[in-house]
Amino acid sequence: MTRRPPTLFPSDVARRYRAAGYWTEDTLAGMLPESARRFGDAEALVGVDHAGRPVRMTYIELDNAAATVACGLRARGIGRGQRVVLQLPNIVDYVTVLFALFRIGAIPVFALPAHRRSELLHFVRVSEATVLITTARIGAFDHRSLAAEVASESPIEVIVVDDGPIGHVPGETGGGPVEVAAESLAFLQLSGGTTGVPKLIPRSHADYLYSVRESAAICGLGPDTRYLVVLPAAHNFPMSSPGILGVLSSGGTVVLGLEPTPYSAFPLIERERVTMTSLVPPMAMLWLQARPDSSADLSSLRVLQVGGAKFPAEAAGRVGPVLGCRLQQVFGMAEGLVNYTRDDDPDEIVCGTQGRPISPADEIRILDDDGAPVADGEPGHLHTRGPYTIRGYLGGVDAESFDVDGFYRTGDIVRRLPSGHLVVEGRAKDQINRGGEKIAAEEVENHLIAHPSVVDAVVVPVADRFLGERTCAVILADAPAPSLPDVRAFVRGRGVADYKVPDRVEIVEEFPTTGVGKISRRDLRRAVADMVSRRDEEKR
Ligand code: OOB
Repeated sequence: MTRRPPTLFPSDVARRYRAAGYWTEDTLAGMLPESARRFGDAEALVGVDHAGRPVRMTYIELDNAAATVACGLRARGIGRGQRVVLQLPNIVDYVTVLFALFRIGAIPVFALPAHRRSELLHFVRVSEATVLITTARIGAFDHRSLAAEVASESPIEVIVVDDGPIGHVPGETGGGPVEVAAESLAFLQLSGGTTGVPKLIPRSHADYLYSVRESAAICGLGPDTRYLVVLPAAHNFPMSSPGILGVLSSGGTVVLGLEPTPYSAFPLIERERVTMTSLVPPMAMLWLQARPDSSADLSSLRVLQVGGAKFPAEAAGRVGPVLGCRLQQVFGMAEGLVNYTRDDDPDEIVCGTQGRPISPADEIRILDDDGAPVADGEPGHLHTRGPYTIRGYLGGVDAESFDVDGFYRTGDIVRRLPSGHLVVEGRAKDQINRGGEKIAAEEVENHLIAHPSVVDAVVVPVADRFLGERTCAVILADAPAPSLPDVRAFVRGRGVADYKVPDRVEIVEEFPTTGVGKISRRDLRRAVADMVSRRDEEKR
């Protein structure tokens, strides 16, 4: 199959990043073999496999395991450039399959365990994937059937990791990693999205490894780092900020955890002497709440990274005293730009900001609604460009997401302190951030209007003490108007991730409009906030 490779960076820009030393010839195909050479018998990975069996691997063992899986994938005819949707939980198989795919030059397309038929089909179609790698079940959910359903609608080979080893081809030695160009496409990551269907983010080896390398340095990773992964491993945050890739290129140990709850994570921290982990704010709050009642020894924990959504300063201030470790705030996006608070930042910066960019070459613009720079310290739209921020989604550069100078319009409203630290003040994009899980309003709206008695629907965020935000579907309906359980069952039945199923429904007679007659989401958000607080008032 011939496919045009996506445009990654303009050639003059690439030349500049190469000349500055940001980009090197290193690739994700070569990363693990190189680490095996450097760190050999050091412990690389601890976790369970698809059958729940405990596994511990040194760097050499992990590299050999990846090589074996690579051999099996090659024997199935999977190879360079081929796109492979990967949907696995935080099990050892995820890491071996991931590095096997890199080794053979295949292009992983990262799905989250929560994704369902609608999302998977979309990823398969947009990425032109030919293979889906999954597991039989995650928790109570039957992923084998899900994969079969996807395969019945779009021709795709399904590999279930539970069905015997992918590798071990008799008589095959496998060979080394393929040679791939450092500036070529390495994988496709998912965008949180603001449009009807999520867009795919093309990342190259060179740009991604630059962000991983710098992140690892900023976070001081080394052979004594023991990093616990409890967020979904395929998400950009635990993958590369500095995450699994940062740890495995620094000689540390990755500890895979299946659940982020204190009940499950605290004993793992004690047993594995974990030094660092990453959480989204609701989970961090749960940990803060649970700590006083737990006797687990968390004394090994040095750093708790919190990101993915705004971490309130009040909770941030409790991390040190309650958990006995240092907080690091992380404000990043799968499209590129990642900001960290630094170890030597004063407490008020660590608790009150979302960090500053990784690179001196990260260009930041903060603009008003008309595109003019705001005064220093004033909030505005964050646009960014730099050595690891994409210049376009898979399928092209759209003017809504990128400006004429190639800056990515993040959709975030931020303010910049004189120190360069950013404070996230809000969001201009039509997206709901449900405790770090991103929901494109339009995607859910498209599902809602398929309901026979829904005339029109708008999805807005409502403030929530625990998750930060939840979703509210505001619906204009024909009689009889659907109830909340109806709406939820309907959206779920369309085969979407559970976190996208509306938390609330409000039935309205009309939508507020702007001067030109478009629905005013801003007014609607305000009206819903009023309705919700009136409702809560009545309950009290
Ligand atoms: C991370 O990546 P995505 O792609 O799931 O989401 C990006 C969006 C940002 O544009 C922003 O709206 C929000 O998530 N966000 C934050 C935040 N971190 C992300 N909003 C407020 N405070 C924060 N600390 O979420 C992501 C990627 C890499 C590292 C960390 C997070």
